[in-house]
Amino acid sequence: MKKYNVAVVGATGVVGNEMIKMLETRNFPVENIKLLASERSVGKKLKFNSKDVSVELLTHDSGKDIDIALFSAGASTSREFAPSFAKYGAFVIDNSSEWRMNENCPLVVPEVNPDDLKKDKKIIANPNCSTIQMVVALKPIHNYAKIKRVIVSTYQAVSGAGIKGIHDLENQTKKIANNEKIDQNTFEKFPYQIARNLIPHIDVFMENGYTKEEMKMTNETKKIMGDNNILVSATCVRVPVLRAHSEAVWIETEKEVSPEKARELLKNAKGIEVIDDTANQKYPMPLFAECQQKTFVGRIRKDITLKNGLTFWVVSDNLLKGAALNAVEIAETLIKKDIL
Ligand code: 25A
Ligand code: L14
Repeated sequence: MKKYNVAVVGATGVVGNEMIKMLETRNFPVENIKLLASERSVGKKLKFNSKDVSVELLTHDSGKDIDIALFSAGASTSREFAPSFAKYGAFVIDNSSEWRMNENCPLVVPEVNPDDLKKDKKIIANPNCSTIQMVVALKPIHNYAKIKRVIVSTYQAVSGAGIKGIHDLENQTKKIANNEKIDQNTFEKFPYQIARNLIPHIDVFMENGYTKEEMKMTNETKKIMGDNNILVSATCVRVPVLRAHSEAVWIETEKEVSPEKARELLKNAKGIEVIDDTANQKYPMPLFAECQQKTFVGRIRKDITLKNGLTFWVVSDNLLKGAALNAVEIAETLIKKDIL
């Protein structure tokens, strides 16, 4: 089997670390691996397939001899460096928000729109984590019944905000256990205490009153599903969970779809596991989705307020299907389709 030279940009970050693990776990055909980060991390040693690899500085020449680069170093780093990788002929799969709505960049979830990948589109965007797990669940229903409108509330884990978000939850939880005072000056990421709290604010506020995170769900869903008519209204909330985002989703479809039919469609869809046995108290929960590659769907029921309405609950690991796994699956799809 052909092997590829792979770079991970932002290798020391929370998502970068998961990208390295996904390449290992899924046996991606790696010839050579290059781990890149900012100056702060140069010389740091990380493991790949139990061998030590030194972290190198990301430069405009880092893309030389690279076949595929997985980026997770934030939007400004992507803006500056993704084009120089593409110039060297490398495919870039970028986890930041920088290229997602760019007309020249495919925005891909392999279960939904693999055919958007093309030989001459070198910069590929990995969608927002909350959007990925939602469209994985929406697509099989959309194919059958055409979705017109989606209302969604998210319950997003702190790891979505990187290492500093994780620190905030861990530090505050320890202080609560020790009966210590929580000082706002020790917060690394969130504007308010997150332990014992919920924060209805992810990313910046926009003019229309929604946050940027919420508008990503609106805009990215249309692009990935290839349907500009799907209406999406989201409320995104940070919750004191370490890993895995959860979502309560309400949909209105053109054709009626029963809960039984939806269960059947979702059971047969790739990447999904249906856990929906309320008689035995079985439903998806973030604690049990941690480090799992599947998107879990449950609580499927008819919306009692709407004729063609259905409502359900979706949970998936935000660092895996929401980020690193989807990126590696895009790379696998490039190989499968003979693009790479
Ligand atoms: O700009 P955006 O799009 O809004 O994105 C902002 C942040 O979102 C995260 C990611 O954080 C990013 O920094 N992110 C993006 N997409 C995400 C997603 N889908 C996402 N998070 C979750 N889901 P992160 O912590 O996960 O990763 C940061 C990585 O980016 C590298 N990086 C940053 N700027 C870079 C760069 N690499 C190359 N060139 C640049 N210009 C960064 O590498 C990291 O790998 P690093 O070496 O700079 O830092 C990691 C190490 O440094 C320690 N550390 C962190 N902050 C500090 C620090 N040390 C000292 N002082 C600090 N202030 C960490 O402990 C870590 O070991
Ligand atoms: O657009 O939970 O990928 O703070 C990165 C940060 C998704 C949300 C993105 C978070 C966002 C994430």
